[in-house]
Amino acid sequence: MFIDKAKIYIQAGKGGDGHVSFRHEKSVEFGGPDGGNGGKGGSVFFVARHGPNTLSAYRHAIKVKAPDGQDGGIKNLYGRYGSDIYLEVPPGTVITDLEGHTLADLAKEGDLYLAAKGGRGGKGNRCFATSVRRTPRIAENGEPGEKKAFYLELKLLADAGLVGLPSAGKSTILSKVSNAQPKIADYPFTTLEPMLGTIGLSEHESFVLADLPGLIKGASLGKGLGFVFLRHIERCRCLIHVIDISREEEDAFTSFETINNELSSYKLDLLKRPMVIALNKMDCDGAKEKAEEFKKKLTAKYGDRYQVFEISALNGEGLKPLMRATYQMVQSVKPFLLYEPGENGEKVYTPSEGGKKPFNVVLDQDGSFRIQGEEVIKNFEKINHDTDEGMMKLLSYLNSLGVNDELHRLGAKNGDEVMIEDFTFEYYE
Ligand SMILES: Nc1nc2c(ncn2[C@@H]2O[C@H](COP(=O)(O)OP(=O)(O)OP(=O)(O)O)[C@@H](O)[C@H]2O)c(=O)[nH]1
Ligand SMILES: [Mg+2]
Repeated sequence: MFIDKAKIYIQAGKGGDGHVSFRHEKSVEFGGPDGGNGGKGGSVFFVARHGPNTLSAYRHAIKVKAPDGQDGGIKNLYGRYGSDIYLEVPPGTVITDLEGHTLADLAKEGDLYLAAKGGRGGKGNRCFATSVRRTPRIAENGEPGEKKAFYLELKLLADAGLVGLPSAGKSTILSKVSNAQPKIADYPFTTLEPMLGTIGLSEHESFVLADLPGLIKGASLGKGLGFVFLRHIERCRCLIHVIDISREEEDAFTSFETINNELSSYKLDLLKRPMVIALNKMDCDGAKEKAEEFKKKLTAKYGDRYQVFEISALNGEGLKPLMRATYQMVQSVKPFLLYEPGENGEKVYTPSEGGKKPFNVVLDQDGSFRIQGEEVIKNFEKINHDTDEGMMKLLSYLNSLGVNDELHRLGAKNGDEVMIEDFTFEYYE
């Protein structure tokens, strides 16, 4: 399988709550406040690591939760951090949200993506002491951890891909140089799904070669499943362009140009990838002359830009030098990102982006007002509203956001009920 997909639910850890406590001193009833801060909740990361080239570990929509931070304690004791979790995925894994927007492309070993951020720990009461407020009885609750769902998509990276017209002999080549057993037949579009094979030149020299479906004129316009097939080529770092030199219908150089046109019309300009040429079916009658003619035209137009190999995949002739050259070509290519930043308006995600209106007020059916909004609820949860001071703090916070003005605008009258989450208070102008 070339593409592997999985869905995953992630919950980062909640921050620990801040603590309210006071130093005990003999002479004074209350010493200074000494409630410690809560620890940060654990975050969840994805990290690209070489290993099994599959997402099977995540195949069954799994849930992952990072540990919560511990609450703060007396004597300024900080709560312990919830430890972070690193989920390992194979290099080449693309992370998207559930709408399909690309969030990150973990193209190479060690690439890291913060998937869900652990909640900040709440401040203990020591942090709220001022010269006039010496015995604060308030502490923050820890922030909740981010909760998200993602799709993981692994598009396997091949080092090199075999491209060319249908029936050029691409699958035959792969079958001869690797253990892969692609289907081979004398009708076009025999190959509909890419197949990968590993080519071992020596103990320490190997690369992954992809057999790809054939391309035809108009592929970049979607013809003959063109979009699908061209997308597979995205995943190949370099290309072997296979040409059937025995073909009667068309001059070999014309068909070479046809395929190149399709490659360059595709959005990532696949023609920029390094490429070698394999003239296949050299065992056929008249092949030698046609090959000479092809090379003449090639040099006239491109000089020595492309290396040309004459092979007979059927007889296994000329495959060794072709594989050796391909290996060298693979070595010369730097790893690249599969998505150009900003492509299709996609952008790399940074957690907790601002810019949104922090709240919204809606009128419930029973006539009470409800305050909504991720940001405002997050802050609400940080405030211990069951103390008087906490309550004052909450109300002044809501006021500072403009909640009161909004309630007024919506026609709220003195004594009307206002709710935020499970907390209810009365509106007074
Ligand atoms: N005479 C000769 N025939 C070959 C050679 N290589 C492949 N063929 C034949 O060409 C036909 C097509 O070969 P495939 O390997 O299936 O071609 P393909 O490029 O994978 O074709 P699609 O998957 O349809 O794109 C088969 O009948 C092969 O036996 C060769 O070197 N010489
Ligand atoms: Mg094939």
